[in-house]
Amino acid sequence: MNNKLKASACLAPVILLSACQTGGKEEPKKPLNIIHIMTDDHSYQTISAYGHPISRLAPTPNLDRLASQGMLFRKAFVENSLSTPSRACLMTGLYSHQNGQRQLGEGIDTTKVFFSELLQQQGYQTGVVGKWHMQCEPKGFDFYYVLWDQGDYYNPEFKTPYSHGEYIREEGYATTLTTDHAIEFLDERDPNKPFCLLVHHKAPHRNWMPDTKYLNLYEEVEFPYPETFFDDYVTRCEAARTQEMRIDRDMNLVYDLKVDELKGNAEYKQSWLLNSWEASLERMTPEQRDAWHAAYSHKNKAFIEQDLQGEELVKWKYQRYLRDYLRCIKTIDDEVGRLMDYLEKEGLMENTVIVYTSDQGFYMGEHGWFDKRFMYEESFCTPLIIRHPALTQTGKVCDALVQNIDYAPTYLALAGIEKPEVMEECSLLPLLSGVIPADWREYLYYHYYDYPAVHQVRRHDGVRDERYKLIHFYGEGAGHDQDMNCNELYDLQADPNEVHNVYSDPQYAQVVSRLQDRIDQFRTDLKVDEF
Ligand code: SGN
Ligand code: CA
Repeated sequence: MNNKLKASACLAPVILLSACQTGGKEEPKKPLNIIHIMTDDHSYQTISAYGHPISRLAPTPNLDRLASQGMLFRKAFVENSLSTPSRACLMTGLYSHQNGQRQLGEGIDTTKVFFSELLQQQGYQTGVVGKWHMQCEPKGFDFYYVLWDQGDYYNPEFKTPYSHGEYIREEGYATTLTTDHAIEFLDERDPNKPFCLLVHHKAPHRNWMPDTKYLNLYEEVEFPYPETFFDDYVTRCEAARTQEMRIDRDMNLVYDLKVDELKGNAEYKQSWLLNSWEASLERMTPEQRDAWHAAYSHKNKAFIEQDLQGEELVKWKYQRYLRDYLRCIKTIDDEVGRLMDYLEKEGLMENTVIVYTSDQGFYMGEHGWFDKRFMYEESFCTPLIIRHPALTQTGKVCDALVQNIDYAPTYLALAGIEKPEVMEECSLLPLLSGVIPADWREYLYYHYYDYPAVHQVRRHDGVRDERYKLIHFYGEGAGHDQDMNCNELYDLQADPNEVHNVYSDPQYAQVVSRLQDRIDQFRTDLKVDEF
């Protein structure tokens, strides 16, 4: 990383915005409120503002409304494509190895400062609702209403400062309840103080359970198959073959695809996923369960009668997966719309910055996959929309390379707080002027650690610039997996689907050398301790 360049980009003047937002040099005249909406596993392919063919068949009018009033980031990335690591990046502005949350279950270093604590000290009222998913208590929040662990879709349990450490079950659908609690925070706040509210939805996380009102939505829609749906993984390192996130092989017909009628079959009976499936039905009210069975039973019976095999079966799985996922998105879109309507009604749009993002991207069948974790675009890249009052009605797009470690410095800059030295990155606010500062970052660093683990994606780190991506898979293999020390290079301009690894192609020798220098520099500067 080039610290000289980084420092100057952090101080770049912000043409559109008031003096308070240049990185904490001056006191804010009137601090802006902040709402950070973050879904869980929402792919950019399923937000119509991004224009992907899937989303054209399942539009998201409210997210598009937000994008049309703000800025749509087309090159927004995460540092480690997994929930708890992403959330730790958000709260601390630090890379995974710096904040301690490298893997899903490995706890964050709670001595690290959360941006919420600094905002709170500055007089902001702070709140978080929905999925918290960290092994520590919400730190730096006046108000919280958080789900247990990953949270449940139906009648989930929430913990609040008033529930004496208990998780209390509430009747309803998680996305709607989470928005209810967001509005509750807004209703109860002191209107004379600025606020920062994190709205963290559980949806559309696996196993993609839609609300009862949308159980039949998109039933007649045939979603298009990605070009790489039947990927053969040729030219890639072993990691692309040994993962366990394939729709054809790893997506469970009962748990993931709701064919309850098959749960007695031996192949499903053994799966621990069956317990999760049964528990998710048991927690429904009788009315919810009736609606559920009424929607799925006849479709499931028709599917079983067809006895599909091979390609036909994979295609059926894909269609059911997409329909359920997009039904979950429909409620997300409705609820973002409800929150925006509330803010409009309360006159809060003029002094509130609204950010919409996800904790990472997700595979919608690209490479034959669901889930995330890899540095390949669909999971590395995450949706990001920022609506700043000074940008209203502009509907701009931004193609600067940005990353989730930029949120904390951005929110501190909005509050006029000097960011702590330890935060490597800088605020996104200069980008809202519509001009990318000449010294904006040219490279991103990525690092994934969660192996061995569910989906068996191998450890890797990598760098990406505007056009190229270098990935290094490494580490001891578990079980039948081999030890790894393997590189991939992709030319995203010539090969946007990332199916041609050109690492050993002599034509790309100079690119390999440049990106190798860059990754070495990141590893040294950031004191990365494994690769
Ligand atoms: C669970 C899921 C996985 C998912 C991880 C991480 N299995 O383990 O499919 O990759 O969460 O997701 S499930 O059977 O519980 O659905 S994350 O979004 O929290 O990172
Ligand atoms: Ca996630």
